[in-house]
Amino acid sequence: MVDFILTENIFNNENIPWNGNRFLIGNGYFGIRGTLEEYTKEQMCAVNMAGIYDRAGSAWRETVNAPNPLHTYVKVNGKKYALPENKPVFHEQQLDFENGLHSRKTVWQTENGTITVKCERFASMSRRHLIAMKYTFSADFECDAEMITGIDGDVWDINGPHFVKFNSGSEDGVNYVEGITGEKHISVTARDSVKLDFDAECSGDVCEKAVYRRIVFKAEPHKEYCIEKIAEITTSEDDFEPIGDIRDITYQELKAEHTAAWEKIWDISKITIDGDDDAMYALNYSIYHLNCIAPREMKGKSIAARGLSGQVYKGAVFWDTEMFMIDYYIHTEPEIAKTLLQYRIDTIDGARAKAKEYGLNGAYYAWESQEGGYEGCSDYNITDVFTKRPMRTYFRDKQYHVSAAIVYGLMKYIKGTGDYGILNEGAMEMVIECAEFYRSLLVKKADEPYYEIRDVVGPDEYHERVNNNSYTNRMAKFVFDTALELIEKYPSDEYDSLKSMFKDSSENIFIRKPNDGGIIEQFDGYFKLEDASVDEVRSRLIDPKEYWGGAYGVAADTQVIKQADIAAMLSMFSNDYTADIMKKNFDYYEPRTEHGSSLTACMYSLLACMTGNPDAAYPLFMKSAAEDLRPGGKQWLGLIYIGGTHPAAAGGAWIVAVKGFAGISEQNGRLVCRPCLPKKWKGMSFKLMYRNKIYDIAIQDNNVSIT
Ligand code: IFM
Repeated sequence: MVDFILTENIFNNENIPWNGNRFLIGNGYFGIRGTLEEYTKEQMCAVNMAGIYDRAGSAWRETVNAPNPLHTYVKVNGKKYALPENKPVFHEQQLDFENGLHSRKTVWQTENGTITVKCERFASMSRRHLIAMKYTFSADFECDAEMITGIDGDVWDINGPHFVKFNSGSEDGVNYVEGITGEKHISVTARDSVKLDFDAECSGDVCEKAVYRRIVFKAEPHKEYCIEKIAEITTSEDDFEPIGDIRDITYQELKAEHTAAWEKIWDISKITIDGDDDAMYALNYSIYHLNCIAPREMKGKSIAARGLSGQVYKGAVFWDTEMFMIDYYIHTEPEIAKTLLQYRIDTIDGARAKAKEYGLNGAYYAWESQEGGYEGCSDYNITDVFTKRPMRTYFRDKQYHVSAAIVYGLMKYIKGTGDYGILNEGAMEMVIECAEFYRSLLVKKADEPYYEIRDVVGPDEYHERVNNNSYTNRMAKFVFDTALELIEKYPSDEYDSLKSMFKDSSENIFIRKPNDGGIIEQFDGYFKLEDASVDEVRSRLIDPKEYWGGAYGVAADTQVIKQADIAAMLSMFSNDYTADIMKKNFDYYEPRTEHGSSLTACMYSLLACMTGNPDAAYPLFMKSAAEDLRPGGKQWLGLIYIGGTHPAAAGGAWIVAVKGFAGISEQNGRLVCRPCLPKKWKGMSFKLMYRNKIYDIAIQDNNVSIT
């Protein structure tokens, strides 16, 4: 029996940012960082809103954090007790990720005895606008106690402040703080309603950016005093209404609905591993996070690279979604996968505009996509640690592979669900225009027979502006082939004339073969670069936060790469290569990889499974599954903060477990299971949705049952 509970039972100031990520709760509409109730923007408190963006001045656009309706603290005999200022004698923070419940218990020693604060809260999975909190105070001596609870509009921002105007007040027992953003005048409002189970004197304070309730009472020894708060967040961008009036709902009712919703999620999502509790815990923790950020029943939204853990990476949607996260949703709740793809279909105008901007055709999707497909990535995306000046990077201009990732995600969806109908809802156009985009990238030297793609940044961002990145070329070919396959399946006058062009592109694009040693060169000239080890390259850093890539980065002239590149290609197109080639490339590239991206371990792990080596895959799988459970991880890119949760690693862990270790694939419209479990694992079982049917898969000692 593995308990899905995450516990920290010491208080450590330094863990505040990390705890904000790993204790996160969310419901797809917002994410609430795992900070404590008394915290403010100094401790990176955030109720991060999905898909609501704003620009403050000339800073980067990013998602908006709502006014925080959880802000609460206590005073005893006139003195405030709060973390991190007052050292506790006992402290425990917990996340029950089976039920989506965050809780804490803190005990302080006062001059007269001890006081205890307990709090449980959740982001409602059944009514997406709501947050519920139950806050309890007790003391072991008689005292004059005060609970101060309110809505704090002075929120944490990376590139803010985003609210330029506030309306705060109180009406019929409901307090509110509305913030209005500067760029598009979007209104984000938090309201709260509070119930007490004891007699107290209640008063209120309305300030410009905050509203507070002051609950004053005489506390008897050893008696618990409890307040229940139901809060609601709404925005002027919502396309669905809150359900119910917050004054009429009780904490218990909402909690019952919420835990029932989680039970339903786990019914299809839970993965049981026999023989390895740590792996089962980490994998299901990853699945928990994928559910906290899923835009369930929300139109026009996708998932940001750091989920709903804050404004890191501008709250933007990257290729991470279609490459690493979508598989989980396709096989558990395909409607969510469809919503993610719908976001790309709906934002094709942004992709068209971007292609045009670079003199290209078709649809070139944003590297960091915000609402409407707006490109959030700037030309200067990193700050140099030495000069403090912005550095020119080419992520925005040259990561051509993003459009192909979207087509790849779409085809995984179509194959996994059988929903070809999506092609009539804009997806066909999207595929064709992505193919037109890649066609417009092709160049041919006078005396060479093949097409090249030059001046590229592949997945390995440390080597910029290279020619014929093997991954990008192979992905472009995949897009041409997909466009051809679909035009042939659904002939139309509109697209018929494009067939010969896509056929020519697919047949003649340069696809690099393995060299005599079986290794596929990552890009033209890669083998000529210095073959230094990762440790050697690391030792050349002058500052630990220094950027490794770009023109002058320590890795740029070496074979050290940031993340899986050839490995990604091999695991995606495994039918094109023998197990021997895959193994040789794993052995070559993995030690040369800095693992500077959380997207990497899962790709290598999957590749190792494909070469029949689950024990080499296992530590990489654990790295991916436990990405948000482990302290550390890369927090800085140059001087830019990149901490937060890592949903791509979470999705990647799911892919490795299901497609790697359980060996699930689809062949000719049927599910096939060829397990390759790590030594420790005696078995695993899980459910999987495939083409509208739910399958129960059980593997025990390599015997498989699918029902
Ligand atoms: O999409 C990734 C990219 O591949 C590496 N840097 C971080 C991005 C967001 O996760």
